[in-house]
Amino acid sequence: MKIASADIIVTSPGRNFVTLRITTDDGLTGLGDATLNGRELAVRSYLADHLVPLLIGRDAHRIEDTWQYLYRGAYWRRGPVTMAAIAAVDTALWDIKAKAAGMPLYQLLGGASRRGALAYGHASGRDVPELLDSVRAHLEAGYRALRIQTGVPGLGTVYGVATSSGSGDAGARYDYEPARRAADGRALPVVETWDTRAYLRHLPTVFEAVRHEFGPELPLLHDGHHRMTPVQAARLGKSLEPYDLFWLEDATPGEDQTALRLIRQHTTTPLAIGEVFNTAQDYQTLLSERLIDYVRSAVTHAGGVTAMRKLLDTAALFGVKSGLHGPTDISPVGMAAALHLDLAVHNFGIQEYMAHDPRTLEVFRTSFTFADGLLHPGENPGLGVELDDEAAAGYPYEPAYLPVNRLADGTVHDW
Ligand code: EZ4
Ligand code: CO
Repeated sequence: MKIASADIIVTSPGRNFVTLRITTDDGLTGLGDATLNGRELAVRSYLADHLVPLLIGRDAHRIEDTWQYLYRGAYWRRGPVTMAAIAAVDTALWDIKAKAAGMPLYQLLGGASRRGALAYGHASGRDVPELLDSVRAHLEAGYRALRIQTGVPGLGTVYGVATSSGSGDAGARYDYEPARRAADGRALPVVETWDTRAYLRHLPTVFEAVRHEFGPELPLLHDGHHRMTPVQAARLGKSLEPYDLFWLEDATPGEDQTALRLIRQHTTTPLAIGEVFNTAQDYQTLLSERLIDYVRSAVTHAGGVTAMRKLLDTAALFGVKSGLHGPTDISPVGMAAALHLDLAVHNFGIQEYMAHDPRTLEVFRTSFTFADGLLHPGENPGLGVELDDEAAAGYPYEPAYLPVNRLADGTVHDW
């Protein structure tokens, strides 16, 4: 079975997505997500200009060989653009192989290890009362674990908190972290402001309020979005211990792996990291020294199903579990790939899940389900996602960026 063609579909049904579709000479098709939020067209070019010409005529079944050929063959290793492009090829080939086998992908990965993947949703509010309403709405919608984010008094918009109140399922906020146009209409990043000391004072009061209202059972998570120094993160981890977090995510910028040593020495709050990583090597120190509890990479950004399986198997050696990245900038194709792995691997931890915008689901027809707090990829052969080209064409690409972040004195800070 040879690769006959490969097309890249760029569409913006609520936000931008880049999708690779590989077609074989016997007419099977496979999809891969190549979306890199705010840098989408770089991946499209990498695919169209550099990878697609290498794919035509290759044996579609030789997934491992194709991965190594693209990774080692480039000479220039790693990086988000390269690895998102390789991920899309790899995921599309797994989709094809599973369709050829007539099985959902998770069967090829070893079969189901569980009934479904525990999902965590995003409860957020501009202030605590709005947050408590959001928690309530998510519980009513069936979520059994929640990430908790709020605005910080004195600051304007804050990451992880939508600018409007929700209108979708569970108050889903489709304007969550949109890569946005600036107010003057040019596609420039919106500028937000940040104050870590105000945040560190505020956050324990937020968790106090949530635990007071909803009790000790509900698994609660939080994302620090790379904004703290190691010693600030250590202090936050300690101050949140009474609230029994499931995890504290991205407390510090993860590429500084040894920073996690300091945090780990001071707190028993579980730590998760890795959504901006793109290879298993980015976790080398974190895993071998047992500095984290969950790996946060996305199939989309870390080299696809092949690389993610290896990363999760390596993590298992150190007792570290999965917590795959699943915000709305991971397309339904990337989400489906994650769900097949979630179902199959033994060291599954939790899966991030935000309902996609209805326009996104009009373009990407999915078969995955969410019931009783659990996600399931469905039983369709392959990934279980198809792309409607006509619908996609109705939503042309819109240039947009993630926000940038500045301190009160104007210094650029991590976002
Ligand atoms: O900010 O995916 O845990 N989730 C996150 C995300 C990231 C976006 C960046 O594109 O931190 O919402
Ligand atoms: Co995050």
